[in-house]
Amino acid sequence: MRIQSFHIDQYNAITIKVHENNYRITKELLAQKSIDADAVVEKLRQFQIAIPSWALGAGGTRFGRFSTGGEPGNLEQKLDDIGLLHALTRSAGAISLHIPWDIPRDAQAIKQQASELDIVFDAMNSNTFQDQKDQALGYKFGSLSHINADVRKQAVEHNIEVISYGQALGSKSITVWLADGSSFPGQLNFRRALDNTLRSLQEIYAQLPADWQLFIEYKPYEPYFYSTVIQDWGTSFLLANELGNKAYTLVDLGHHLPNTNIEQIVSTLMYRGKLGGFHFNDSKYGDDDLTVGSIKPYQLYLIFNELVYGLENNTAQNPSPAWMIDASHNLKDPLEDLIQSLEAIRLAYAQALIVDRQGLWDAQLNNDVSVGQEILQDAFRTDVRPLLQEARLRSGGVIEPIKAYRYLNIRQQLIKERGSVTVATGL
Ligand code: LRH
Ligand code: MN
Ligand code: MN
Repeated sequence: MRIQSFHIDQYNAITIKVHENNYRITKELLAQKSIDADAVVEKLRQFQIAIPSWALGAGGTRFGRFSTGGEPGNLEQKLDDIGLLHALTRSAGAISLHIPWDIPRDAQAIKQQASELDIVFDAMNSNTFQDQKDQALGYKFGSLSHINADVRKQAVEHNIEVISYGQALGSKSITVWLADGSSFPGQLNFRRALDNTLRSLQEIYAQLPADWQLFIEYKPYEPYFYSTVIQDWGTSFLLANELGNKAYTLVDLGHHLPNTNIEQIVSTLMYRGKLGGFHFNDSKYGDDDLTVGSIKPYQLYLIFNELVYGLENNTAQNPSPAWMIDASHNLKDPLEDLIQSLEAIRLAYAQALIVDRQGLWDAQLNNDVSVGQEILQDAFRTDVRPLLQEARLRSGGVIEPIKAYRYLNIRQQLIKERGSVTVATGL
C-alpha cells in the first residue's frame, strides 16, 4: 500500500477546523511569551528521525513473539512501511539498517525505492553479537575484544563490509555496538579486552571513508551480566578520542543504570564535540526498548533541553547528531508504536525550543532555584501538540497520524497484501 495525497486530504478535511482553532490559540499563547510559533513549526518541519529496520515487525522477548500480521518480509517491504510512516508524519525520512538482518541485495534498486519514498540512509549497524550461518568463527566469547586474533579479524572485516554496503546506499555513518563482556569475575582480563577493542576499532576506522562518522554505542550489561567492555559513556568517549575526529559516542537511552542523569552526559559530550547520535526508546527497568516517551517524558524533555542549548547556541564543534529510534516490543502494532515514538521525540524537541533561555540563564546567575525550575516546567507543561500538527500539515502529512492510520485501515491493507502470519527479521 502507498499513501496518496487524496488519502491525506480526505482525512485532514475531517479535522482541519478543530486544528486551525487549536493552532491559533497556541500561537497567541506563545506570542504572549514573545515566541514565534511559526519559527518553531519551521524547525519541526526540518527535523527528521531515522526508523530502525529491525523495529517494523512485532518485537519479541526471549519468551515469545506474537505477530501483528502484515509484517514486512524483506527490506523492500520495510522501506514501504517507512514510506507509510513518512507519508503520514513527514518526519520519518530516514532508515537505519542492521546488517546482516537487512542486507541490500540490489543496492541500486533499494536506493531508487528509498528516493521515491523520500527516505535517506542513516547510520548502518554492524552485528557481531550473533553468529551467522556460514560464519567461520563464533562470537560466544566476544568479537572485537576477543582473545583470539582470528575472531577479531573476522569481526573487523564484517564492520568493513557493513561500511561498503552503506557506501552503496549513500549512508555516511556506522554504529558499532558490542555485546562483548563477561558474566563471571575472572572470565576476562579487562585491560586486555579494552586494548583489543581499541586496536580492532582502529582497523575499522582506518577504512572509514573521509566523509563518514563512526559511532560507538555503550551499554552497561546484557547479554553479559558481570562486565561489558564498552560499559558506559566514559569508555565510549575514551575510544572515540583515541580513534580521531570522525569517531563519536552514541547514546541509547535504554543503556544506563537506573536514575543515571542522561541529560548531563549529553551536555558533557557536546562540550567536547563528541555526541554523535541517539537511539531513542524508553524504559522502566533496563534496556526495555519501549515506546519513546511512554515512561519518562520529562527526562526526554530535559535531554532535548540540553540538545537545543548545545546545538542552537553553544557548541559549534558538535555536528548535528544522528536521530534514530531503537525501540521495539511485542504488544502494539509496530507502525502505531513508531508513530507514537516520533511524536514523543518531536514533542520534547518543541518543548525545548520554547524554553525561555535568557530567563533560565538569569535565574542561574542569581542562583534562583525556584525560578529556574518554573521556567523549565512552564515549557514542559505547554501543550505544543498543535505545533506538531501544523508542521505536519504544512509538509503534506496528516494532522493526527494514529487516527488517520486507523481511518485508512492501513494494517488491514497490509495483512491483505502480506498475510496474517508474518515474521520480520530483527530482534
Ligand atoms: C543493543 C542495541 C544496539 C543494537 C540494537 C539491536 O541493545 O541497542 O543498538 O544494534 O540494540
Ligand atoms: Mn541501541
Ligand atoms: Mn539496546
